[in-house]
Amino acid sequence: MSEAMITNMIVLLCLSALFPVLMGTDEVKSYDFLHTKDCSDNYAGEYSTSGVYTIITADGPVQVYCDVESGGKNDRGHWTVFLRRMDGEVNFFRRWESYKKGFGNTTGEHWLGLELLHQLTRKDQYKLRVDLEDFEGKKVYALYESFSVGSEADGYKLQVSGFVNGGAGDSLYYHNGMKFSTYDKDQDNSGKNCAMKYFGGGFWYNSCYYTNPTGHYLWENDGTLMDTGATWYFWKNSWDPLKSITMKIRRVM
Ligand SMILES: *[C@@H]1O[C@H](CO)[C@@H](O)[C@H](O)[C@H]1NC(C)=O
Ligand SMILES: [Ca+2]
Repeated sequence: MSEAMITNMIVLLCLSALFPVLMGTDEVKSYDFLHTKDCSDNYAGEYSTSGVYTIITADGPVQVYCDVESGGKNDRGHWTVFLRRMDGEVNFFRRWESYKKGFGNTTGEHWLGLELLHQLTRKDQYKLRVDLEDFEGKKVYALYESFSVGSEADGYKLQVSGFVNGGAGDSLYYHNGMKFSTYDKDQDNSGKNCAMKYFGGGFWYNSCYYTNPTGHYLWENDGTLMDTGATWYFWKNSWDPLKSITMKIRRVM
């Protein structure tokens, strides 16, 4: 081998040795990847902007939308979004299997999935925040100090308590303790099938609802389709469809 070749090899070896170190440093700075079980863990550092992040679940990595803007002084940041309606881009009239696994577009409308919600809330304590916006741009919220979802064997039963009013009123009390239902799996309290009757998506329907965040997306409040929309009754004591609904959870440290 010539001297030039040996020099080239040494340069290449040095570069390849440096490269992974640089990449590694970058990753550690962003967040501690392997210990990221929800959005709370993404904001240990200064990287606090809302957006899509990867969390690690029992079934591998999953992309979630992390919201760092909502909440007062003690609730700022750390919210893992599990439902978002905002523009009607995604069809929510779906089967049980879809609601179990999750669907949609993480940066837009989506449902994170019941199994993951169960896995998260089974081990740690979580609170729930629901953000609402009407077609005039007015915003309110509802906060629940405790939120959990049971196992599939238990129908992914909803447990929610500790309501704090952010102007939205409490439309979930009626759904507390209910199993989850979809049009192809009726576990509601109605003699009919709530999801089918109102062309809704999946929800913890009772007989049937005071909120239906997975309902029909209506692009305006024209008053014609009444109660089939994405609604939250106790804000204005009306079935007016909403412009956006977001449901998100935060681990209680
Ligand atoms: C996801 O949703 C956002 C917001 O509606 C949209 O801008 C984007 O194009 C969507 N992406 C896909 C792949 O549909
Ligand atoms: Ca029924």
